[in-house]
Amino acid sequence: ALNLDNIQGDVLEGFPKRFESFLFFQITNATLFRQKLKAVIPFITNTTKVLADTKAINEHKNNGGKGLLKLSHANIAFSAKGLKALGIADQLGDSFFTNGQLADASATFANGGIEDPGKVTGTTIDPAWDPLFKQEIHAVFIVAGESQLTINAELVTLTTLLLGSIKVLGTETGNVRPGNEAGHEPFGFNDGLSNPPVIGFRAPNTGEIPTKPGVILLGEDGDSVTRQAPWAKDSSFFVFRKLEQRVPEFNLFLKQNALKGPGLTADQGSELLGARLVGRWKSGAPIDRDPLADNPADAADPNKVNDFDYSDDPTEIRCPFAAHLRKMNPRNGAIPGLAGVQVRRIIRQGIPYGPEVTFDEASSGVTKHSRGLLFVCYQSNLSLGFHFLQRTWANNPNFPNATNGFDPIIGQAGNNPRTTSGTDPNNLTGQLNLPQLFVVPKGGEYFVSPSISALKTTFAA
Ligand code: N7H
Repeated sequence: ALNLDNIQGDVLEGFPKRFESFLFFQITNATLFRQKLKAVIPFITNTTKVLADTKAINEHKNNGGKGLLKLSHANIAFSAKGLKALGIADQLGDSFFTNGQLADASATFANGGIEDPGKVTGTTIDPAWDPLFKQEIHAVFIVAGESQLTINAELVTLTTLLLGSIKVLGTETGNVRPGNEAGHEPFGFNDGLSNPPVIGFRAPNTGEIPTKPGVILLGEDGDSVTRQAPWAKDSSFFVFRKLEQRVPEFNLFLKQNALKGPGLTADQGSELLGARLVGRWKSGAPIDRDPLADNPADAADPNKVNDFDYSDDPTEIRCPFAAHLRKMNPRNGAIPGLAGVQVRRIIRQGIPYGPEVTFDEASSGVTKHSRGLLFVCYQSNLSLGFHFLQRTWANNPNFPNATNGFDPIIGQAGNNPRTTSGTDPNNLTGQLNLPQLFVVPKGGEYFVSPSISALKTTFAA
């Protein structure tokens, strides 16, 4: 079994949350920081605590409890530059972590980069990121809670404990969407449905394939790299990406390119196109199971929502090969039996940010307020996980087969145009032009989320 007291709480279970803030900072005085970190560690929530609090929230809800339980949870993670600032010289054996996300985004595709758009000079890109993420970020606090007030109080507590040893660079704050949209990302799709069942943490539901703990946690069974530093065990690489979503533009595109078929109204045709771009209906029902119409009962049943593997769909009639879901986890249906799918599983714990779409934006089809996803994922290996999924599958129009096209949701082509295919069941080979990015990267960093014991022994003095 895994030592759930030792694993930071956001990694496997994810914080329960209405709001979540990410506070990015530099370490300005390493000696002082190490001394002061001791007092911060008791505020860092482990997995056991998150499980207990999540249970309490559910009981409160089921017993008809009024309001939200006041709760806040905190985690801390460090970039490679942060380790360097602290004088921690151990190599974690992951070059993408060592070089950082800005380096990944600054390399051209030909040179192995993840193809964020930006100004290209020779083999270098100046990605069009928010200035915050072009600074040298050493570390981040992740704080989640039931209200912004609670989170702010916790952030004040944490930064005060570190006073004189850090410089705050900036924060990003996300919020769960209101009402029935809770749990849905800004395009309207139910999210967080297909996180992998990690062996030693939770049992698989029908259709789910168990993931070895070492795919998510360093030094555990299934980790593909032998870690030199003993403290690496039970740590995880944490990817942060601020991804702006052009929701009015996406909706207008779905309307203008609505699929046509007997008995399909225009609205149904655009819903169907959206579902075929994502691989699930907005409810979360998988289109491999429900190719013709939404089926909210499938979405609501944990033993149905992942009970599919595309092996019934070699022609992409049910779900396009390039659909976001099928690109990111081809299950058994990219190339049947494709090796290496299971080592690329990631745990996603993101949260939407920004306001709901206004009437003005909806009617003009033009974004006027920044919104999107504060994307978070955990894995033990960036070259198998995030970096690979983004670069080698989402951004590669020839995966799994030549001319399948880009992942229409997150596929990037630098500043170049994109197409995708398989979206129209009546013309599966037809290419659909994607006029712009619907998901625009605004920056991020690669961090390590150390185990609690590593924080105590290696990070604090
Ligand atoms: Fe995705 N979306 O709304 O379209 N994603 N994603 N993602 N994503 C998933 O099944 C979305 C992003 C994965 O196991 C769902 O849990 C959006 C990045 C993986 O079958 C929806 C953004 C990466 C899965 C979305 C975004 C991934 C997945 C269905 C950016 C990695 C599970 C909900 C703004 C590089 C696949 C669910 C599986 C599912 C959307 C980003 C990966 C609705 C809007 C950057 C592995």
